[in-house]
Amino acid sequence: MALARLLTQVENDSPEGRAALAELFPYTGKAHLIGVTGAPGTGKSSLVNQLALHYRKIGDQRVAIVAVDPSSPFTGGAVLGDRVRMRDLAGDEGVFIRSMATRGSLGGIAQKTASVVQVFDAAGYEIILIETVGAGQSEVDVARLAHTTLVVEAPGLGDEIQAIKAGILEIADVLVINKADRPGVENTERALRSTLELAHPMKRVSPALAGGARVRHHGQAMTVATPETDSRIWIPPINKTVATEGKGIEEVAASIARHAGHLRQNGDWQRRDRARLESELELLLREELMDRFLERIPQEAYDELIENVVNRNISPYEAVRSLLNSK
Ligand SMILES: Nc1nc2c(ncn2[C@@H]2O[C@H](COP(=O)(O)OP(=O)(O)O)[C@@H](O)[C@H]2O)c(=O)[nH]1
Ligand SMILES: [Mg+2]
Repeated sequence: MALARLLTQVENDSPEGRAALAELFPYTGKAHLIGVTGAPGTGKSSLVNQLALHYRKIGDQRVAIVAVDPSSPFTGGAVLGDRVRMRDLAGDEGVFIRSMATRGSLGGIAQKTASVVQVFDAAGYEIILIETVGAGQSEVDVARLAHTTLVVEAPGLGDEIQAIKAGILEIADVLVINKADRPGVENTERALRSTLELAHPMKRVSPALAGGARVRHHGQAMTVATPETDSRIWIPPINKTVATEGKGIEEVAASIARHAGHLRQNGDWQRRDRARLESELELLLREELMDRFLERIPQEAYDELIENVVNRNISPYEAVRSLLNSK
């Protein structure tokens, strides 16, 4: 089956799509899944575009781009970033771009994205870039899906507060300050660094580490965990880019490669893989059980029950009990 058609089948969750997924699943697990998230307009699409070009240039790796943007008003077409992307990457058979149809629940989108990613993985795309707009839960879902999560910030978005409030730093493996050609970069960087230092116990040992720099300990006894004493610790590096001009892209790619190495070295690669598949399984099971259960309940009975809850005759808890007991 042609890749585009297969992707559509999988996205639509058709019987053919499901059958295909089952067949190709054994061939998954090889790709490096890279999530790219951040507020709208920070330059995620531009960055993803540049990263794809970079990977094509350096190692002739096949690259898939999966764009998930539920906030985007367009349907089927492409926003500016995507159009630029199409132009730059058009005609390159080593790059496949897929914009996800984002109607439906967030959970549904996460599930579909996971399936689409599996198709690309099995098809031999070594690098899979997944772009999502920073909208809370979706970021977390991408982080769960990806091996490496890039969080993109840009100066002048009130990001000092945003970053902390959204708790977005918790899911970041690599921080990118894009639009480094704009004023306010230093403020953004300072805010990110201080937030990072708060999040890590080794803050006073080396603020420089927050930037991914090396540090020497002069042989003194360490009382706090650092990346040197505990190889499990990863401090997200901060990279600055001008995506529209392709500046700083190599550094970001280097950070991504370093993070992959880190994950593989300490076993986190497998751990993340396992956690991801576990939550996928759980999600599917939940959906399937729910579907099967509701199939056996007449719609009118269900509607009546909801009515009863709305009218405060019974609590949601009691409603569930009565549903389960009526079987
Ligand atoms: N000045 C400047 N503009 C940029 C940069 N990167 C992206 N842009 C512009 O910012 C706008 C949003 O970019 P886009 O990649 O679509 O952002 P997304 O919504 O995060 O995917 C576009 O007009 C880009 O041309 C940059 O590094 N510097
Ligand atoms: Mg975009």
